Amino acid sequence: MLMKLKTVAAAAIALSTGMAFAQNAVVTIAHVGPTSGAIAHLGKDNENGAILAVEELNAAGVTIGGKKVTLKLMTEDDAADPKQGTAVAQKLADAKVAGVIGHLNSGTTIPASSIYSEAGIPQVSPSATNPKYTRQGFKTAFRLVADDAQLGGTLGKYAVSTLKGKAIAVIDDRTAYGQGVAQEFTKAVKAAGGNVVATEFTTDKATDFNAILTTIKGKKADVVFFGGMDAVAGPMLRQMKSLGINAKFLGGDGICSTELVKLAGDAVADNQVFCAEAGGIEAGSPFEKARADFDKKFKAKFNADVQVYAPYVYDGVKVMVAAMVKAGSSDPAKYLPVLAATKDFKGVTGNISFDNKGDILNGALTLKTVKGGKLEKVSVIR
Ligand code: ABU
Repeated sequence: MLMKLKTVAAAAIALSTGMAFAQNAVVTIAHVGPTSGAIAHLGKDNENGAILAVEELNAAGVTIGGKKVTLKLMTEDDAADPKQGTAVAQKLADAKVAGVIGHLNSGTTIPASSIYSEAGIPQVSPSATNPKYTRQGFKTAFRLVADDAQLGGTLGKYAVSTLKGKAIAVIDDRTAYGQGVAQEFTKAVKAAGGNVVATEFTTDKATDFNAILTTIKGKKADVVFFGGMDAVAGPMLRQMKSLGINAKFLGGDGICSTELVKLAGDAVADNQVFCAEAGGIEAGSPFEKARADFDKKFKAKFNADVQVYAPYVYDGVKVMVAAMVKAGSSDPAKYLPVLAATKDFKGVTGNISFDNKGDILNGALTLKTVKGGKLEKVSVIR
């Protein structure tokens, strides 16, 4: 639908300016995320980042290989489901899109990545943090954020060294992300001399956590780590409160959203929740203004605050198109090596260069806490 609207809009502009629409080649870029299901708010946030970037690029004019092009955004929903993710990836491979921004979840990004690799289509994930994504040897896989080793590792150390947790409980949602980040957290807790008193599991669709929380209460946990997403963390925090568990609650980027506070309601005390976005900009950095401007534009256009990763999606589109412009071609085979060689691209999320695996070079984390019903920055860690 969006594709149709965009095509119609581009045609209308072409007619009104007297320009022959057929003269502009169309370059199709796809965005994939879960725009239905429990984390649709995150998928939509990401999709909006792509819409904003494409609109800005088209408004400014894009010339590739001496020809003016119109960018077309194809938006797809993977529902955070690995099977739907691979079906969508195959659809995009068959459609021969020039590039893919997505997917949002590690559980969809990883299986989809082999399809894109096979088809030679560059894929930039703005948010999938499981390390495996860029460790499969695929030249087409790029990631704009830090990975779970960095997220879990930092949070594990923080739980022991800064929060002084004495009895730490770990829960994960059994997804590629949740399980991976929880394992990294546990490793770091143990390395810092901390004590893991409980390891529990749930799912990414669960709504009742009474059994596992009762076990955790029995172990007198003073820190609970959750590897999973905000849609599960919110109700979990509410149930912790009803059971009288006052432990600190930690999680990775999956819970580090604007929505978490709404989902948890009044169950969150100030400085009880700590989470880490898998990117960040230090105070005083020249990128601070670019990011603040992005947040303002985003709010004005979509009447919504950024959840977590919309700015990374926006940068993903821009970095991909910059590679096409530099290569003089939107043919994946031609612009892929240029994308891989991206160096110091100035994004709204910071400086973007890729390492030889396709990971962001020198990626940061932003540690946040909930205070006064809002997520607040604690520190940026590299
Ligand atoms: N990084 C958190 C959300 C996306 C994922 O599954 O990795």
